[in-house]
Amino acid sequence: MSSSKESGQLPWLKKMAMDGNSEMTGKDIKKVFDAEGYCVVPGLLSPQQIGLARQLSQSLINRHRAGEEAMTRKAVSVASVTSQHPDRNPGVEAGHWEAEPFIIGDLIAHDERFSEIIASLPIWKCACLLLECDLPDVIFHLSNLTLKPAGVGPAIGWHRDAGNTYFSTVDGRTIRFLLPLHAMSERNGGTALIPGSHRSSREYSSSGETFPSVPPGSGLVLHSQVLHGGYPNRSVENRDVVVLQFGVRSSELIHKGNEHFSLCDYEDMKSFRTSQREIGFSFGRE
Ligand SMILES: O=C(O)CCC(=O)C(=O)O
Repeated sequence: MSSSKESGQLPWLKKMAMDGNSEMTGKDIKKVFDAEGYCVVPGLLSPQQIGLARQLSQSLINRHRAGEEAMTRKAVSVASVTSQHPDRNPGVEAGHWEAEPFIIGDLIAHDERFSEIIASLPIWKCACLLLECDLPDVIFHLSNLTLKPAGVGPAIGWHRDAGNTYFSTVDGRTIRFLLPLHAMSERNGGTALIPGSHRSSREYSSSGETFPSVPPGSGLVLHSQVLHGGYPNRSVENRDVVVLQFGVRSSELIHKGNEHFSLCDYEDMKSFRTSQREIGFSFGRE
Protein backbone atom coordinates (compact mmCIF):
# COMPACT_ATOMS: atom_id res chain seq x y z
CA MET A 1 0.00 0.00 0.00
CA SER A 2 1.51 3.32 -1.00
CA SER A 3 1.94 6.10 1.51
CA SER A 4 -0.24 8.47 -0.53
CA LYS A 5 -3.01 5.86 -0.56
CA GLU A 6 -2.58 5.43 3.17
CA SER A 7 -2.88 9.04 4.02
CA GLY A 8 -5.74 9.45 1.52
CA GLN A 9 -7.65 6.62 3.19
CA LEU A 10 -6.82 7.65 6.69
CA PRO A 11 -7.28 11.39 7.13
CA TRP A 12 -8.29 10.70 10.75
CA LEU A 13 -4.80 9.39 11.43
CA LYS A 14 -2.99 12.46 10.21
CA LYS A 15 -0.93 14.02 12.94
CA MET A 16 -2.78 12.60 15.92
CA ALA A 17 -1.20 12.45 19.36
CA MET A 18 0.10 9.09 20.55
CA ASP A 19 0.48 8.69 24.30
CA GLY A 20 0.03 12.44 24.56
CA ASN A 21 3.49 13.43 23.42
CA SER A 22 4.39 12.26 19.93
CA GLU A 23 2.54 12.52 16.63
CA MET A 24 1.84 9.70 14.17
CA THR A 25 0.53 9.30 10.64
CA GLY A 26 -0.87 6.09 9.16
CA LYS A 27 2.58 5.43 7.72
CA ASP A 28 4.17 5.76 11.17
CA ILE A 29 1.62 3.38 12.67
CA LYS A 30 2.34 0.75 10.02
CA LYS A 31 6.07 1.11 10.55
CA VAL A 32 5.83 0.69 14.33
CA PHE A 33 3.39 -2.22 13.96
CA ASP A 34 5.62 -4.06 11.46
CA ALA A 35 8.74 -3.54 13.58
CA GLU A 36 7.30 -4.13 17.07
CA GLY A 37 4.24 -6.31 16.48
CA TYR A 38 1.97 -3.82 18.20
CA CYS A 39 1.02 -0.18 18.16
CA VAL A 40 -0.99 2.19 20.34
CA VAL A 41 -3.33 3.85 17.86
CA PRO A 42 -5.18 7.03 18.83
CA GLY A 43 -8.61 8.17 17.70
CA LEU A 44 -10.35 4.79 17.33
CA LEU A 45 -13.36 5.60 19.50
CA SER A 46 -14.95 8.99 20.20
CA PRO A 47 -15.66 10.17 23.76
CA GLN A 48 -19.34 9.44 23.07
CA GLN A 49 -18.56 5.88 21.99
CA ILE A 50 -16.38 5.36 25.06
CA GLY A 51 -19.22 6.60 27.27
CA LEU A 52 -21.60 4.18 25.58
CA ALA A 53 -19.13 1.28 25.79
CA ARG A 54 -18.73 1.86 29.54
CA GLN A 55 -22.47 1.97 30.04
CA LEU A 56 -23.12 -1.19 28.01
CA SER A 57 -20.24 -3.05 29.64
CA GLN A 58 -21.43 -2.18 33.13
CA SER A 59 -24.86 -3.45 32.21
CA LEU A 60 -23.40 -6.82 31.08
CA ILE A 61 -21.33 -7.05 34.27
CA ASN A 62 -24.46 -6.37 36.35
CA ARG A 63 -26.44 -9.00 34.44
CA HIS A 64 -23.65 -11.53 35.01
CA ARG A 65 -23.54 -10.67 38.72
CA ALA A 66 -27.31 -11.14 38.89
CA GLY A 67 -26.82 -14.65 37.49
CA GLU A 68 -28.72 -14.16 34.21
CA GLU A 69 -28.35 -17.52 32.47
CA ALA A 70 -27.74 -16.06 29.00
CA MET A 71 -24.78 -14.14 30.42
CA THR A 72 -23.19 -16.79 32.60
CA ARG A 73 -23.61 -19.74 30.19
CA LYS A 74 -20.65 -18.89 27.99
CA ALA A 75 -18.77 -16.32 30.07
CA VAL A 76 -15.65 -17.12 32.08
CA SER A 77 -15.87 -16.00 35.71
CA VAL A 78 -13.02 -14.84 37.93
CA ALA A 79 -13.82 -17.94 40.01
CA SER A 80 -13.38 -20.38 37.12
CA VAL A 81 -10.09 -18.92 35.87
CA THR A 82 -8.80 -18.80 39.45
CA SER A 83 -9.67 -22.41 40.21
CA GLN A 84 -8.26 -23.60 36.87
CA HIS A 85 -5.06 -21.55 37.18
CA PRO A 86 -4.47 -20.65 40.87
CA ASP A 87 -1.01 -19.34 39.94
CA ARG A 88 -2.65 -16.63 37.82
CA ASN A 89 -4.61 -15.21 40.74
CA PRO A 90 -2.57 -15.69 43.92
CA GLY A 91 -4.30 -14.85 47.20
CA VAL A 92 -7.77 -14.79 45.66
CA GLU A 93 -10.34 -17.27 46.97
CA ALA A 94 -12.04 -18.63 43.83
CA GLY A 95 -15.30 -19.47 45.60
CA HIS A 96 -15.91 -15.82 46.49
CA TRP A 97 -15.88 -14.62 42.89
CA GLU A 98 -18.38 -16.85 41.10
CA ALA A 99 -20.55 -13.89 40.12
CA GLU A 100 -17.69 -11.73 38.86
CA PRO A 101 -17.07 -12.00 35.08
CA PHE A 102 -13.58 -12.24 33.60
CA ILE A 103 -14.44 -12.73 29.89
CA ILE A 104 -17.83 -12.10 28.28
CA GLY A 105 -17.88 -12.96 24.57
CA ASP A 106 -20.15 -12.25 21.58
CA LEU A 107 -21.07 -8.74 22.69
CA ILE A 108 -23.74 -8.06 20.06
CA ALA A 109 -25.57 -11.22 21.14
CA HIS A 110 -25.95 -9.70 24.60
CA ASP A 111 -26.67 -6.14 23.54
CA GLU A 112 -27.12 -5.08 19.92
CA ARG A 113 -26.02 -1.55 20.77
CA PHE A 114 -22.41 -2.80 20.84
CA SER A 115 -22.67 -2.42 17.05
CA GLU A 116 -22.21 1.31 17.69
CA ILE A 117 -18.70 0.52 18.96
CA ILE A 118 -17.80 -2.30 16.57
CA ALA A 119 -18.88 -0.28 13.51
CA SER A 120 -16.43 2.52 14.31
CA LEU A 121 -14.89 3.34 10.91
CA PRO A 122 -11.42 4.28 12.24
CA ILE A 123 -11.07 0.75 13.64
CA TRP A 124 -11.89 -0.82 10.28
CA LYS A 125 -9.60 1.56 8.42
CA CYS A 126 -6.79 0.78 10.80
CA ALA A 127 -7.42 -2.94 10.18
CA CYS A 128 -7.13 -2.28 6.40
CA LEU A 129 -3.87 -0.46 6.88
CA LEU A 130 -2.28 -3.13 9.07
CA LEU A 131 -3.71 -6.19 7.28
CA GLU A 132 -2.77 -4.56 3.94
CA CYS A 133 -6.09 -4.95 2.21
CA ASP A 134 -9.07 -2.85 1.12
CA LEU A 135 -12.05 -2.12 3.32
CA PRO A 136 -14.48 -4.63 1.70
CA ASP A 137 -11.92 -7.41 2.29
CA VAL A 138 -11.70 -6.86 6.06
CA ILE A 139 -14.04 -9.11 8.05
CA PHE A 140 -15.05 -9.11 11.67
CA HIS A 141 -14.22 -12.25 13.67
CA LEU A 142 -15.03 -11.86 17.35
CA SER A 143 -15.64 -9.53 20.24
CA ASN A 144 -15.34 -9.85 23.98
CA LEU A 145 -14.97 -7.90 27.17
CA THR A 146 -11.87 -8.90 29.11
CA LEU A 147 -12.22 -7.66 32.67
CA LYS A 148 -9.59 -7.44 35.37
CA PRO A 149 -11.57 -6.14 38.32
CA ALA A 150 -9.75 -3.97 40.87
CA GLY A 151 -7.94 -6.07 43.47
CA VAL A 152 -8.89 -9.50 42.08
CA GLY A 153 -8.27 -9.35 38.31
CA PRO A 154 -6.35 -12.47 37.19
CA ALA A 155 -3.17 -12.70 35.11
CA ILE A 156 -3.41 -13.80 31.47
CA GLY A 157 -0.97 -16.49 30.32
CA TRP A 158 1.57 -15.67 27.61
CA HIS A 159 0.34 -16.56 24.16
CA ARG A 160 0.17 -15.64 20.48
CA ASP A 161 -3.32 -15.04 19.10
CA ALA A 162 -2.47 -16.86 15.84
CA GLY A 163 -2.47 -20.12 17.81
CA ASN A 164 -5.88 -19.75 19.44
CA THR A 165 -8.41 -22.54 19.03
CA TYR A 166 -11.45 -20.25 18.94
CA PHE A 167 -11.00 -18.09 15.84
CA SER A 168 -7.84 -18.38 13.75
CA THR A 169 -6.67 -18.67 10.17
CA VAL A 170 -4.13 -20.79 8.28
CA ASP A 171 -2.15 -17.71 7.21
CA GLY A 172 -2.24 -16.02 10.64
CA ARG A 173 -3.53 -12.87 8.98
CA THR A 174 -5.62 -11.59 11.86
CA ILE A 175 -5.37 -8.57 14.09
CA ARG A 176 -6.69 -7.72 17.56
CA PHE A 177 -7.78 -4.40 18.96
CA LEU A 178 -7.76 -3.97 22.74
CA LEU A 179 -9.88 -0.91 23.48
CA PRO A 180 -9.64 0.12 27.14
CA LEU A 181 -12.68 1.66 28.79
CA HIS A 182 -10.44 3.43 31.31
CA ALA A 183 -6.73 4.22 31.17
CA MET A 184 -4.73 0.99 31.03
CA SER A 185 -1.10 0.60 32.09
CA GLU A 186 1.18 -1.68 34.10
CA ARG A 187 -0.34 -0.18 37.25
CA ASN A 188 -3.78 -1.76 36.76
CA GLY A 189 -2.81 -5.05 35.14
CA GLY A 190 -2.52 -3.66 31.61
CA THR A 191 -1.54 -5.96 28.76
CA ALA A 192 2.11 -7.04 28.77
CA LEU A 193 3.91 -7.89 25.54
CA ILE A 194 7.31 -8.64 24.07
CA PRO A 195 8.11 -6.12 21.32
CA GLY A 196 9.41 -7.77 18.13
CA SER A 197 8.39 -11.28 19.23
CA HIS A 198 6.11 -11.60 16.16
CA ARG A 199 9.31 -11.96 14.10
CA SER A 200 10.79 -14.89 16.03
CA SER A 201 9.66 -18.16 17.55
CA ARG A 202 11.08 -17.26 20.95
CA GLU A 203 9.30 -18.63 23.97
CA TYR A 204 8.24 -16.36 26.75
CA SER A 205 10.83 -14.99 29.15
CA SER A 206 10.09 -11.83 31.08
CA SER A 207 13.15 -10.07 29.69
CA GLY A 208 12.14 -7.25 27.42
CA GLU A 209 8.46 -7.19 28.34
CA THR A 210 6.66 -3.89 28.11
CA PHE A 211 3.29 -2.55 29.26
CA PRO A 212 1.91 0.04 26.86
CA SER A 213 -0.03 2.89 28.43
CA VAL A 214 -3.30 3.19 26.53
CA PRO A 215 -5.84 5.95 27.15
CA PRO A 216 -9.54 5.38 26.46
CA GLY A 217 -10.35 6.18 22.83
CA SER A 218 -7.02 4.71 21.72
CA GLY A 219 -6.44 1.04 21.04
CA LEU A 220 -3.61 -1.39 21.60
CA VAL A 221 -3.40 -3.18 18.26
CA LEU A 222 -1.70 -6.58 18.29
CA HIS A 223 -0.10 -8.61 15.50
CA SER A 224 -1.36 -12.21 15.60
CA GLN A 225 2.16 -13.50 16.32
CA VAL A 226 3.22 -11.10 19.06
CA LEU A 227 3.70 -12.71 22.48
CA HIS A 228 1.44 -11.12 25.04
CA GLY A 229 -0.25 -11.76 28.37
CA GLY A 230 -0.46 -9.83 31.61
CA TYR A 231 -0.24 -9.78 35.39
CA PRO A 232 -2.96 -9.70 38.04
CA ASN A 233 -4.67 -6.41 38.77
CA ARG A 234 -4.06 -5.60 42.41
CA SER A 235 -4.70 -1.90 42.01
CA VAL A 236 -7.85 -0.06 43.09
CA GLU A 237 -8.83 0.59 39.45
CA ASN A 238 -10.70 -1.79 37.18
CA ARG A 239 -8.90 -2.75 33.97
CA ASP A 240 -11.58 -3.45 31.36
CA VAL A 241 -11.04 -3.76 27.62
CA VAL A 242 -13.26 -4.43 24.61
CA VAL A 243 -11.39 -6.93 22.42
CA LEU A 244 -12.13 -7.13 18.69
CA GLN A 245 -10.50 -9.46 16.16
CA PHE A 246 -10.54 -8.89 12.41
CA GLY A 247 -9.23 -10.90 9.48
CA VAL A 248 -9.17 -10.94 5.69
CA ARG A 249 -12.01 -12.45 3.64
CA SER A 250 -9.73 -14.68 1.54
CA SER A 251 -8.01 -16.37 4.50
CA GLU A 252 -8.79 -20.00 5.16
CA LEU A 253 -10.11 -20.53 8.69
CA ILE A 254 -8.75 -23.12 11.11
CA HIS A 255 -11.25 -22.33 13.87
CA LYS A 256 -14.43 -20.30 13.61
CA GLY A 257 -16.21 -19.21 16.76
CA ASN A 258 -19.95 -18.96 16.36
CA GLU A 259 -20.64 -15.29 17.08
CA HIS A 260 -23.20 -12.79 15.82
CA PHE A 261 -21.78 -11.06 12.73
CA SER A 262 -18.67 -13.23 12.49
CA LEU A 263 -17.30 -12.92 8.92
CA CYS A 264 -19.37 -9.81 8.17
CA ASP A 265 -17.78 -6.76 6.60
CA TYR A 266 -17.93 -3.06 7.42
CA GLU A 267 -21.02 -2.41 5.29
CA ASP A 268 -22.94 -5.22 7.05
CA MET A 269 -21.95 -3.93 10.47
CA LYS A 270 -22.75 -0.34 9.55
CA SER A 271 -26.21 -1.29 8.17
CA PHE A 272 -26.98 -3.15 11.35
CA ARG A 273 -25.90 -0.18 13.46
CA THR A 274 -28.07 2.11 11.31
CA SER A 275 -31.06 -0.20 11.76
CA GLN A 276 -30.50 -0.06 15.52
CA ARG A 277 -30.54 3.72 15.41
CA GLU A 278 -33.73 3.66 13.35
CA ILE A 279 -35.60 1.49 15.82
CA GLY A 280 -35.07 4.11 18.46
CA PHE A 281 -31.75 3.45 20.08
CA SER A 282 -30.52 6.94 20.90
CA PHE A 283 -26.78 7.06 20.63
CA GLY A 284 -24.89 7.64 23.83
CA ARG A 285 -27.85 7.50 26.21
CA GLU A 286 -29.92 4.73 27.65
O1 LIG B 1 -6.84 -8.34 28.26
C1 LIG B 1 -5.65 -8.39 28.02
O2 LIG B 1 -4.81 -7.70 28.62
C2 LIG B 1 -5.11 -9.32 26.96
C3 LIG B 1 -6.18 -9.97 26.14
C4 LIG B 1 -5.58 -11.01 25.26
O3 LIG B 1 -4.56 -11.55 25.56
C5 LIG B 1 -6.22 -11.39 24.02
O4 LIG B 1 -7.35 -10.97 23.71
O5 LIG B 1 -5.60 -12.15 23.26
